[in-house]
Amino acid sequence: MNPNWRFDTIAVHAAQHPDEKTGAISQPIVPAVAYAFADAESAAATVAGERAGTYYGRYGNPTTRTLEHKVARLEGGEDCIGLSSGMAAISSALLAFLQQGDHVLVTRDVYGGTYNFITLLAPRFGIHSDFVDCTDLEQVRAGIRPNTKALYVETPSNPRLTVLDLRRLSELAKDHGIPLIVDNTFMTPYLQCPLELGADVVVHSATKYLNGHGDVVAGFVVGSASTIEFIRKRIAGDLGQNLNAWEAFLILRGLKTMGLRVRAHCDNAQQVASYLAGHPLVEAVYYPGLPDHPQHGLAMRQMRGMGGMVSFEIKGGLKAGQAFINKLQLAMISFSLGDPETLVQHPATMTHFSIPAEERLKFGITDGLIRLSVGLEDPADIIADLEQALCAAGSLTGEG
Ligand code: LCS
Repeated sequence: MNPNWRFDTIAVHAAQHPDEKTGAISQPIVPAVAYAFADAESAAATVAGERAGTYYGRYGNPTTRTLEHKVARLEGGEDCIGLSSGMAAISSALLAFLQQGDHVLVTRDVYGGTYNFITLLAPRFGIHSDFVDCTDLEQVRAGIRPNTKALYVETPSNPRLTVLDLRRLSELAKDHGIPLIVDNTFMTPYLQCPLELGADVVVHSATKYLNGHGDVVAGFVVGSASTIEFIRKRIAGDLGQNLNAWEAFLILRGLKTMGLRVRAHCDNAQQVASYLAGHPLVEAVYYPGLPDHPQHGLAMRQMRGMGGMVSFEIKGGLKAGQAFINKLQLAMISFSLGDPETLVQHPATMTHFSIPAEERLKFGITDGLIRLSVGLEDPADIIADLEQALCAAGSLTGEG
């Protein structure tokens, strides 16, 4: 592979070659679970890791392996493992560094499922955590304890779009000898490569922009070869979180258009954010591409584009928010994000419902907060839909 290739070329070509027998350009799907060995010695060597090869579906698959090589190349990591969901990737990455008696420092606003794993399941295994405002490096420094074994962040965060300084956080983590784990789901490697900025591990929900079509649940961990090997053997392998060949094929297909799609998501989101910022019924808009976003300058330096997610507060709180969402005709009320369709959701009652109300407020997740995953439709149609729904919500609630 040409080392000078740029992102879109890598996304199409990295790790993929026409099939030797048939010349097929698209990746063959290999659904096999078991693989025949020529002799007992090669079986033993493969299982021992002394010889490359696949031996059992739970520990790897040839179609998935092609995808893992491609994602590792896109993120600039040594190796990658594909897993059955973003949560499988997040929990595996954390379990790779944490054991009983350890502590993890976590940024304040993270995806609700991540919060649940860290606060509900991990403590049952003696792993403890603190949530701190990672925009404030002094708070992070003060939060590190002798038994802190990882710093975990999401940037921009779900759902408040808070942007964190990955270079400075990784320097701080290195000073304390702990790994920095970054959830890069909202950005994709097209917009941000945390490993280049000093992070040690990247996790993804590939369910979102990487696959990009809303038809696969999957995740990735990218990091050093030894971290990925440990996850493959001891965590994903033994817990059974493998990514199957069919879904790997769909993600390989989705990845080929990732640059195109993400550029369009960013363009549409910027237009939607600017529109919302000028609307009288809108109290505040959270989008890193707006000049009044608290980390706009950092976002412009750190990210190659501002992403497709826009959150905003509607005047009139929960009642106005629900009235607005109910009036949308194009945007769909739905979980997930990064799909071609514009999706809208209410974090306080949907994605972040499991976080206790007082904690939610500390994370900036108010009852009036609405999150949009801006899709690939014509931006004029998306904005027209928002316009009519805001107008209808305004007259229903008497706001505006
Ligand atoms: N990381 C982030 C930033 C996410 O937004 C999600 C899911 C995950 C990890 C977990 O990925 P999964 O296991 O679902 O592949 N976020 C969702 C959301 O905002 N709405 O529905 C799911």
